[in-house]
Formats: sequence, C-alpha cells, structure tokens
Amino acid sequence: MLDANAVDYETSIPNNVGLSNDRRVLKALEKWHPGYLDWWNEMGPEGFQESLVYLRTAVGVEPGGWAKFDYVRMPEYRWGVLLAPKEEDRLIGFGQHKDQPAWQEVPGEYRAILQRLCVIQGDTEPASVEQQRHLGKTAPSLYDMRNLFQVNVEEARHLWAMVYLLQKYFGKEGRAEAEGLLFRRSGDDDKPRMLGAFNEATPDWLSFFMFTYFTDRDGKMQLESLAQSGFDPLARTTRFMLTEEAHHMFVGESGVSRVIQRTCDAMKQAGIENPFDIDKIRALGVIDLPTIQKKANLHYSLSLDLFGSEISTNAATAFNNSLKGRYKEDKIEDDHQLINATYPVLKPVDGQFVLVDEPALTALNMRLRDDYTRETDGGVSRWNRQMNKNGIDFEFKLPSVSFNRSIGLFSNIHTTPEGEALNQDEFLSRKDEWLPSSDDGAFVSSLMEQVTEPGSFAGWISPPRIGIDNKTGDFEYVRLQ
Ligand code: BYC
Ligand code: FE
Ligand code: FE
Repeated sequence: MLDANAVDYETSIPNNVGLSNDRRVLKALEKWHPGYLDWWNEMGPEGFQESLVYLRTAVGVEPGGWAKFDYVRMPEYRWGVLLAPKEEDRLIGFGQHKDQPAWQEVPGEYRAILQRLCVIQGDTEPASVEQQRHLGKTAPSLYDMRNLFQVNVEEARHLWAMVYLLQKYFGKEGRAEAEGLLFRRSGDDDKPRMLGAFNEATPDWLSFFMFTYFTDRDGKMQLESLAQSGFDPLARTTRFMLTEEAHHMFVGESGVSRVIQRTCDAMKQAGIENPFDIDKIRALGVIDLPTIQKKANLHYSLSLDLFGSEISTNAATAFNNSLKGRYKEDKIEDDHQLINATYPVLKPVDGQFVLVDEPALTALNMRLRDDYTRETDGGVSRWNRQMNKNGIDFEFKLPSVSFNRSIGLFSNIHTTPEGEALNQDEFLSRKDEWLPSSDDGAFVSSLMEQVTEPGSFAGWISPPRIGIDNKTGDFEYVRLQ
C-alpha cells in the first residue's frame, strides 16, 4: 500500500493525488501532455533540450528529503502533480466561512472566482519560462545555467499544478483554460500573458536575478495567500509550490549579491572609490552599482503592479468568501473577518501622499504589498551591509511605491524614486537617471558571454560560496550536448 503522501511514479504523470484511480482526470492530463511538450520544446530553454542537467526532482512532499538530484534532459523531467499532505479535519481560517470544514470540492457559488485565481496563477508560470528562454546562451557559469534550468522546470511544474486543479475541479471550462495556458505567449501583441510584468523582457542575467528576487517573491506572497484558501486542494497545491519557491528567491538574492561582490572587488583592486565613476568601473568589465540600482528600481516597480489596485473589491470578495487569505493569516491575531477593521492606504491627494484609513477588506492588496515591501527591504539591507563590509560608500534603496507604476492609485502620476511629483515631460526627460537606459542595457549585454568550463565564472560575477547539493566548485552542473 502506498502511504497517502507517497508519490506514485508508475503512472505517466508522477503524482500523490491518486491519478491511477482517477481515469477521467488522468485522461484529461494525458491529452494535455503532448501540447505541453510542444510548448516546452518551442518556448523552453533554447538550445539546451539535449543537455544533461543536474536537477532536483520532487519525489515526496514531506519536509526534508522531498527532492532528489540527478542528471536529466529537461524534456524528460518528471513534471508531477504534488500536493502538500492533507491536514485531517482542517477548518477554514478566515472570511465568512471561518471555522467551517475546508472544502474538498468547489462551492458552486465560488466557481468563477476560484477558476479565475487558478488561471491567473497558472498563466504566470509558463510566462516566466518564456521570458527566460534565451538566457542559457549567456550563462556566466555552468552553476548558474543549472540554477536557471532548475527554476524553469519548476515553474513549468507550477503550470502543471494549476492545470491539474483546472482539469479536476472545473470541468469543460477548466480544460479550455488549460489549453489557453499553452496558447498565450509572453510579450505577444495578440495573445499576451495576463499580468503586466510577465510580458516584459528578461534580456540579461542581472534582470534574471532581479526577476527571481523581486517577481518570484510576489509569487511567494500570492501563493502564501492562496495557501490559506478554504478550497483545500488549492491550499495544498500552493503549499507545496512554496517549498520550491525558496530556491528561486535564493537564486535572485545570491545572484545580485555575487554581482555586487565582483564589482566591489574590482573597484578595490583598481583603487576606485567613487561608485559614480561609471566609465572607469565599466572599463573593468563589471557592472557599476548605479546600474544595479536602476535594474532594482525597474523590477521592484513592475512587481508592485502585480499586487493589483490598492483598493480592490475583487480582493475583498476573495477574502470574504474564504478563498484567498492574508500573508500568514494563521499567525495574525484578530477576528479573521475584518469586520469594522481599517487599514492605512497611501494615496496621492493634492500632490501630497497621505495615509488614509480604508476598510481593511478592500485594502487587502495594499496590505499584502506592504508585507512584500518589508521582505524585499530585508535583502536590500543585506546587500548594503555587504558593500559596507567591502568599504564601498554606496547604498541601495527601494524606490517609492509611487515610482514607475502602471496599476493602482499611482498609475496616473509620475514621481522620482524619492516620490517627488513630476509632470510627464520631466519624467520622460529624466527617466534614464532611474531606469535602465538603452545604453545601460547595451553595456550589460556586452558582458553577457557564456562560460562553460566547470568551475569558471564570467568576469562580472563572483563564484557562489557553496555549490548545489554540496558539490565542489568544479562540478559539471550541465553536460552540454
Ligand atoms: N497586470 O481589483 P484589481 C508568480 C487586473 S506571480 C494586468 O486591482 P485584484 C510567479 C485584474 O486582473 C503570482 N492586469 O486587482 C512569479 C482585474 O481584471 P478583471 C501570480 C492586472 O483582482 C515569478 C483588474 O485589473 N499569482 O507566481 O484584486 C515566476 C482589476 O483588478 C494587474 C497571482 O497573482 C496587472 N499587474 O488583484 C513565476 C494570484 N493587476 O478581473 C510565477 C492570483 C490587476 O477586472 N491573482 N490587474 O478583468 C490574484 O490574486 C489577483 O488576480 C491579482 C490582482 C492580485 C493579480
Ligand atoms: Fe512558480
Ligand atoms: Fe518561482
């Protein structure tokens, strides 16, 4: 007998949801599978489908020991459907259904909204793979290349996770949506991905590290909110996705940190003290700190847009109906229903920004975004401490939430990263001071050259402190074919 959480590797689709006894869903997934492989081959990492990559594959769902490492050709990766262990007698923790038993089926009245949440979540996963498909060709080392591909196969597994929910619980419409997830394309004018940031380019590795630091962390916050859901299959699915997510954000934070380290080392070695001596620093073949700040400004502001409008009735409805909770809902001490509660929302009023108390229910996107900002700030402080230790006088800062926004209360105004109002002409004429210009992009691109000698690294990034799976520095993480 299989234990309830064991993964069944016998069916074509590894899973711990008993697919071999669920013919209808197994069939639907098997029907979807060839189209998925076509998508992976067409839109997945370009030029590396034959390479052997040292990847971790999820083989269980228990903490510790849930993954195993081995060489795999990516198209042969065992993408599975894995849910976190079921909590017996789980009760809903928030909203109007608080303290009722969690639902094992979709409540009819919430079908549309739950389906929409799954589709939006599902849409972001393949989008990120599409955005990153060219990066293998400029990987600064085999270690980094492997991390990129690890992130890619796991985002693709997250697509599977949502497709499973759509096919199991949302009938014909769910199957149509599962096809739609393979049909849309990041950045395509006619069939774009659903959310803004997922249609932007990820042109170079610094962008990739910023994306995994800032945008994957939006993923974390959204998944944490969905992990509280009263719809138990969604809660369990997203909980398991979160175990994979930690590595994605590690890749981002450590990646940026290694870029900073290399720049600091090169500056010290050349005796350059002024971080704004950009031409001299670039001549060393490293990325100057102000350009790193600009990339952070861009990816942070794009990621803030992913939280939706500060004031949102969609968010209120999802919470009220016990479908999407708050970050760490189960650790918060209040009524978990937000009856009469308020939350301060930063608003532009007559050219000033003021905190206005709003009903907490409609301010849930703002609250989640604040939680997000606190977390992102943590990494920024660590990067600053690192520069400080290196004796370099520079400080990274997250820009104001009013800077460069396309969604919500600040989408119609322009400000500096410090939050000072500007008219559109002023903004456009000064934009290159704060966001990567085409020159900055061209410079960063000029450094992006593939390094494939095990243990070697491109000159603009320092080696990691430790290897993946405790491997030594010269381990061959990817066997190119
Ligand atoms: N771009 O009431 P509003 C991840 C739409 S990332 C375009 O303000 P709501 C990952 C919105 O859809 C996490 N459209 O916002 C990371 C709505 O349209 P409809 C992904 C946008 O609904 C890295 C209208 O504007 N998961 O996993 O409260 C790599 C008014 O909406 C945007 C989720 O997002 C935008 N940025 O909140 C791989 C969780 N923002 O319905 C993966 C599921 C808003 O009027 N999604 N709109 O046509 C949600 O919870 C919510 O849909 C949102 C928006 C938080 C996204
Ligand atoms: Fe994901
Ligand atoms: Fe991720």
